[in-house]
Amino acid sequence: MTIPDDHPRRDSLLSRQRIVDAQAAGLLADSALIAHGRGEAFDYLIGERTTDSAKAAQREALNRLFHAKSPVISLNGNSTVLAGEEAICLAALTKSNIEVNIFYRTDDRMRLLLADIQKKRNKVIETPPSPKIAIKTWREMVESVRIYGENPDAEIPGLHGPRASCSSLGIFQADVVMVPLEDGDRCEALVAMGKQVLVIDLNPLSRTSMRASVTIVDEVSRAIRQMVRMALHGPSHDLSDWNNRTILEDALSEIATAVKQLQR
Ligand code: PTJ
Repeated sequence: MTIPDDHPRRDSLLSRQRIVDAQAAGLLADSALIAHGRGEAFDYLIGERTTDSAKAAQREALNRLFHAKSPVISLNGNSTVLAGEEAICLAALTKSNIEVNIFYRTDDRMRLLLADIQKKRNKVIETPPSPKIAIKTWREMVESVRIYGENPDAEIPGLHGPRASCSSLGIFQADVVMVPLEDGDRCEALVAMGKQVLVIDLNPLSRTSMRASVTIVDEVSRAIRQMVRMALHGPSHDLSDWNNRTILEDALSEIATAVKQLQR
């Protein structure tokens, strides 16, 4: 599909096409398009942009990744397809590892997603995100990111079935886990394990958003791309007293403002 460069909703349409293509290729859950559509609706309401409060949450989440002992970025189907390359860059810059961890788990999907991440890693390794990083250094940084998910050998307590599976060296032992587009139960279970859970979810009212330690109410590719830019400057402050509720209220008031403008 060709989308004109000046189309006002070009990014959104390109993302939608990526999801459609990945669905046809078998990488995504059956309900992935529904989840994406729900995200699009919220994105429309916040004006398809990164709000100031989302930026503050990105900065906070980034600092927590930088300060963590063993940070892991968990990728599911939708986030791998939409923001896999950005997530690999972020992992390299924050010394995080990645775990491909999906809710609707099948061997075929895991195989396809792990292969896709490997392909994306081979692409990302060629181009440092800043001219200040030498290509050799960047290669080492990207190569040091471990990709887990192939052999899950641990279970998240309190969950049943395949969605509880994770890697003992990945999510299971992580102190900080970033989980874009997470399921509410799993977010809650990870918090109950004592982990800091950083989520990216366009819906400020989802259980995931409400349970997380830090919620970034932003589109996943936009959010991680912005965090990569921020990460090039290193951690920006010591860990703060973070009030996640305020962030959710800010996101809701952005939506309310959009609705009021419509009523004028
Ligand atoms: O790959 P799997 O098997 O792990 O399955 C992934 C999905 C996303 C299908 C699964 O986790 C699911 O069904 O998710 P939910 O419960 O529909 O929740 C998805 C949440 O992500 C919703 O709150 C959406 O608003 C939000 N969302 C959707 N697309 C985006 C998004 N948030 C940020 N960026 C997006 N692009």
